[in-house]
Amino acid sequence: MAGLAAAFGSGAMTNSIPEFSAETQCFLITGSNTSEAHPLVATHVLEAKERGAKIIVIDPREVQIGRLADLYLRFRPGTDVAWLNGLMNVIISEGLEDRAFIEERTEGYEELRQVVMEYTPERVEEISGIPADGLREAARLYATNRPSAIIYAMGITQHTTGTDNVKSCANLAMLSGNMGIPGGGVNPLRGQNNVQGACDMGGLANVYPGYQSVTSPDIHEKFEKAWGSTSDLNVGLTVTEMIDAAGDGRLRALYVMAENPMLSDPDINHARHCLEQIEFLVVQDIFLSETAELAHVVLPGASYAEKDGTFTATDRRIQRVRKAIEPIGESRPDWEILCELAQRFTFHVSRNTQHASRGWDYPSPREIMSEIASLTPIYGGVSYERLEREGSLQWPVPAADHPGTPYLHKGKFSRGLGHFHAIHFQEAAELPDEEYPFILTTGRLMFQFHTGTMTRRSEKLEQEVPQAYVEMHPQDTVRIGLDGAKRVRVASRRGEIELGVRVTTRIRPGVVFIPFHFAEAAANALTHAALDPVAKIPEYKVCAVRVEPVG
Ligand SMILES: Nc1nc2c(c(=O)[nH]1)N[C@H]1C(S)=C(S)[C@@H](COP(=O)(O)OP(=O)(O)OC[C@H]3O[C@@H](n4cnc5c(=O)[nH]c(N)nc54)[C@H](O)[C@@H]3O)O[C@H]1N2
Ligand SMILES: Nc1nc2c(c(=O)[nH]1)N[C@H]1C(S)=C(S)[C@@H](COP(=O)(O)OP(=O)(O)OC[C@H]3O[C@@H](n4cnc5c(=O)[nH]c(N)nc54)[C@H](O)[C@@H]3O)O[C@H]1N2
Ligand SMILES: [Mo]
Repeated sequence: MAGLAAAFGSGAMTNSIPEFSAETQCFLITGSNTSEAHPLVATHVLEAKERGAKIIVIDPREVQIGRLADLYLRFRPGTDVAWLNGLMNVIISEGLEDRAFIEERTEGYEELRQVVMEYTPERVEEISGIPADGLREAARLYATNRPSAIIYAMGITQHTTGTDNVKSCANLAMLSGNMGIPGGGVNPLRGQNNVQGACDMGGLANVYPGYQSVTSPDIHEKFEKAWGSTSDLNVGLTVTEMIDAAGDGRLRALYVMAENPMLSDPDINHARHCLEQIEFLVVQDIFLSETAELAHVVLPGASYAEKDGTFTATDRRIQRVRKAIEPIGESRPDWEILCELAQRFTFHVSRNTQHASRGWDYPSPREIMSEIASLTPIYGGVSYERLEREGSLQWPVPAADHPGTPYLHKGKFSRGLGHFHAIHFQEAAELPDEEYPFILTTGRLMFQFHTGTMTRRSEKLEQEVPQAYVEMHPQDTVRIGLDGAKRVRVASRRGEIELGVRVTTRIRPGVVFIPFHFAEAAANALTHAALDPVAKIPEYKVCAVRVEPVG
């Protein structure tokens, strides 16, 4: 199970969704608009509340789950490390840390303690705007109601300090002994139905399936034997790095499958410029997206309802999906398109004829899963037979007789001792100033999905929220002289858009929120493409903008 340590870094939940309703006594929810973006997970949280579990929500916007919380704290976006350190400061100052867990299962505590002792509640209030007493109350609730689960989503990760934020959440869970127990842990809610599966299958720049490192010669050899692969030992480019590489000619061809970067990437004016430099762009999508419009070749994929396979959910749960209808028109399941292309490639270019004659000829996804199991230790015991019989399996499931793993790190971390990371707070890459006085944060709405290729084709959903808008605090509308105007122009250093305005006290003064679903007023015309140095995730949650009334 070499992949497990990496898997934690990959962003899988340590625990399982059903544990929330069954076991959890306290939730710390931050950077997750749970009831709009993960309504089924929210149901488990609300069930727990009914039996008396506590809910703390720390979010710059008072999202619905915040209104239902026992304690809601609002703060300035981009200051997460500061308040997380502040929570740990209070826990240590008040002697609420789990001594036994720290001694038996962790290392690096002394370094952590030294750093967090600098983050007194009063200092954190200055940085983040969270009242010192509110922070104290949150720390006590979290540390004294065990098991406590941390739930987070994109509000934690989409920052230049995203990796620091994630490590700080892990610090907090270990400090309070909430790792390796049912109902506790650190639980990033992943986004798309199968984004966990895509990462598990090596859809990342640095790993083979099952988080097996591409830089390890042993692993390289294993895959070379199995696949006749001729790839090298280097880490590739991440999605965000590819766009820049396209812009400066290092990347000449790009194959985009099930992604619409012309709306979802940060700074789309720049992204468009880069994609236009590409010599050969292939897009495989179920609709003619904004990105497909730029492509030299468009390959029609079949949707989830038209194909067989598995989806792996955010709590590492592998589930079967079954074809409900035949693919429409000329579309074909993505795996079939890939296999046929590969067969044609290998026929022409493979120097390894033995491989060319036996590869890429799977009769169905069932046989693909057999190959996955044979090469991917965390999926080692997965088969379609078992999925039919048992319904679902949670990895790691290393062998055919292994029951699967509802929660990680029981008794022991895969790397041995859990490591505390002593981390100082750093500001976001772009802060407001006189010219661009507001912080823009972006995200989602219940009734739309991402770039809208699917939801904006649904009349019912489109009726719910047909138009783009910006959320703004009443004080700020006075500050910009809105004076009854219905529309505003929002500009950043990268671009500008015009859209409606919703006046609401849900948001903090000085901060505005724009959902990124609307092509005609694309939030990503404004966002900043600064990246986290490790995860390379863009800072979608903080940039500086100016807002002016229109008309
Ligand atoms: N209806 C619907 N559901 C979806 C999606 C969709 O498009 N539509 N997309 C799916 C996908 S792929 C994903 S990744 C998930 C995303 O799910 P979420 O991450 O829950 O959704 P977001 O709207 O991006 O915003 C997360 C929260 O972060 C808060 N936030 C903003 N800035 C900060 C900050 O600096 N720090 C912290 N701690 N919080 C901050 C926002 O106020 C918001 O409440 O949703 C999934 N579910
Ligand atoms: N400003 C801002 N930008 C963001 C974010 C944010 O919070 N703020 N969040 C980021 C996040 S977390 C995410 S996940 C991304 C999402 O960004 P994208 O993944 O680019 O957005 P989607 O609209 O989900 O695009 C998926 C594409 O896949 C197609 N598709 C759907 N099903 C299938 C299929 O079975 N086969 C094929 N071949 N195609 C299919 C859809 O038609 C669509 O064109 O956006 C990111 N961008
Ligand atoms: Mo996502």
